[in-house]
This record gives sequence, structure tokens and C-alpha cells, in this order.
Amino acid sequence: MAIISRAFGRRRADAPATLPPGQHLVDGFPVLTTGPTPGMPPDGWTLEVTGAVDRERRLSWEQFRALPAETFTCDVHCVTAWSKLGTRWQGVSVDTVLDGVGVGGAFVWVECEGGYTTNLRLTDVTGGRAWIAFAYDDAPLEPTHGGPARLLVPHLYLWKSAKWVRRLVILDRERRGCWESFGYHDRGDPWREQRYRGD
Ligand SMILES: Nc1nc2c(c(=O)[nH]1)N[C@H]1C(S)=C(S)[C@@H](COP(=O)(O)O)O[C@H]1N2
Ligand SMILES: [Mo]
Repeated sequence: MAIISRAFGRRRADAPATLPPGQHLVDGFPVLTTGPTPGMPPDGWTLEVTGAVDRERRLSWEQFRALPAETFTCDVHCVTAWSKLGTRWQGVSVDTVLDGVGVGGAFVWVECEGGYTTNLRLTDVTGGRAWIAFAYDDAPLEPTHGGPARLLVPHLYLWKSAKWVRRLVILDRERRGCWESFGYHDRGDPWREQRYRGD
């Protein structure tokens, strides 16, 4: 009962049904970063897959860009309550990045240039639902939005979509990232309003 009245109570009468509860549409594309934008030229960028894997993987920018990429359109939802519908991206599926490493754990800990971290379940970044994105609106991803490349997990709150991603660490138990250790939810499903631990 409480859950139902909360979800319906927060939805504005004129809000499209495609918006999760409590969210509103925003103009433009807000930038939300704690701290400065790290200067991260593609030359020095690598993407590593480490931790509980059979074979570690380390991709240079050239190797990463040689992987098959996808163009996809998705909605994004920030926990501060703004959403954008129909955003257009290009990226490499996380399935493709993990192909051949032999994952031996159910959790992913994500590390970024600049120190940001977040945690996810492996099932939330596999099965065609997450990408390492390198282009937005048919242009190279702006540094402020995570360029040269960011994780994009559009079905979860956007704090999970780590900008300037450098490393995916596969773990057999959950390790909390930056916001999660402050009490944000380990999973962060916007349709269930999983903002804070216990939601
Ligand atoms: N490296 C890094 N990634 C990050 C953040 C950050 O501070 N550092 N902020 C997160 C949060 S809280 C949000 S809402 C989104 C915002 O993405 P945007 O700036 O492209 O809108 O990035 C997420 N990824
Ligand atoms: Mo956020």
C-alpha cells in the first residue's frame, strides 16, 4: 500500500508514462560530476578487465575502437530527478568487452580516471543492456560527459554510468563505489525508485 501510493503520488498528472516515478524531463544535457573533468586523451586511455577472470584483458583505444560498435537510443534517468528521453549513442556492448575473459564473479566494480567508482551486478551490464559509449548525438563524446568513453547502463540511475571508465573489476562479492558507500542503492533501478540503500 505504501509503495503504491508513493509511486503514484509522485507522478505529475501531465508526466508521460515513459518516465519513472518522481522524474521530470530536462532541457539540454546536464553535467553531473563530483570534482574536475579529468583530461583524458584517447592516446593514453586503456580499458582493463581484471579481478575474477580467467584471462585479464587490456584494450588500447585502437583495439577498443576496432571492436564491433552499436548505435542505440535510450532514456536516461538521474537520481536528482531529471530524465532525458530518446538519447542517441554509439558504443561497444559490455558483452563484447567481456567476451573471452571468462568471468568468475557476479559483481562488477568500475574504476574511472579521476577516482570515481561504482558497483553493479554482472547481470545488469550483460545481455545487451550496457555499453562503453564513445559517441553521443553522432559526435565524439564530450569530455564533460565522460569522453573519450564512459559506461552507459541506461536502465539504472545514471550515477552507475561511470564517465572516463578505465577498469572493470569482476568480483565474487559486492564492493561499494563512491555514492553507494554514502548510502546510495547498490542496484539503483529508477522504476523501483531504488535511490538509497533499503529503498
Ligand atoms: N567518473 C565519473 N562518472 C560519473 C560521475 C562522476 O562524478 N564521475 N557522476 C555520475 C552521476 S551522479 C551522474 S547523474 C552521471 C551524469 O552524467 P552526465 O554528466 O553525462 O550528465 O554521471 C555519473 N558518472
Ligand atoms: Mo547523478
